[in-house]
Amino acid sequence: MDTTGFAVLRDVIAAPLIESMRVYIDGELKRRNVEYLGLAGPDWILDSPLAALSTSAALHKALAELYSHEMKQAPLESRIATSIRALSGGTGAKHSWLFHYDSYVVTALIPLQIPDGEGELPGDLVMYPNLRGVRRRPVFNIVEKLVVESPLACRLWKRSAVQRAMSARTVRMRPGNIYFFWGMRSLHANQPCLPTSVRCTALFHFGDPHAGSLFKRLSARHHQARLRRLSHAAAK
Ligand SMILES: O=C(O)CCC(=O)C(=O)O
Ligand SMILES: [Fe+2]
Repeated sequence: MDTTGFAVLRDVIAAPLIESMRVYIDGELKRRNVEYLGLAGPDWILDSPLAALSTSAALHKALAELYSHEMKQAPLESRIATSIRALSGGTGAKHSWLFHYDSYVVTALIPLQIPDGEGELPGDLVMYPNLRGVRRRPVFNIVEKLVVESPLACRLWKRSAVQRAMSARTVRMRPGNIYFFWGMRSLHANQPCLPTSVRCTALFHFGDPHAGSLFKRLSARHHQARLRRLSHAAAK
């Protein structure tokens, strides 16, 4: 993670669990009649086949140790912020190339469904590894995020010349693996998929050094507004 940006645990999510997650996602997309599904907060995972993973002592230990390695101190809280993100149809494409820093130090990305059929686009993860440090004052953090994650900046980050010049990495996600990276330090986004495909990932974010700060709450509100704008645009 420090050198190449990623650490991968290979073949750690069993095939039957991935299969039951696909059934779950399919059911949720249909039940809610949506193309984009973003679930966060503590509740959704308890009703999903991933519940056992979110309470895994081994995973908690790994995340806490990674946090301590990076921050040189123990995490303030042991909660994992779990979310799930399913992209399909035209709305799914709008959620591609949205470069951002996570607001947690450690990110574990669990691909559940990645398009891999003939002629499909897999929606690879594009990352600028370790572009910045973690020890930011919350106020600098939010100003930096406003600039770096703006639509104008995202147009730059998605250019292959910029990616080459700044050593960005493009990583093909393979279901069964877990990908770890420093989400707060590494600017990242996914490439688009075809509107006919479904791409789904679960995210386990861990370790919020700015927990409870006012700027943090503003930043979270800004992020929610960005997602709302996308869903309004899609509804039109
Ligand atoms: O779905 C992905 O590949 C990345 C999503 C992500 O970076 C996030 O939700 O923070
Ligand atoms: Fe992220």
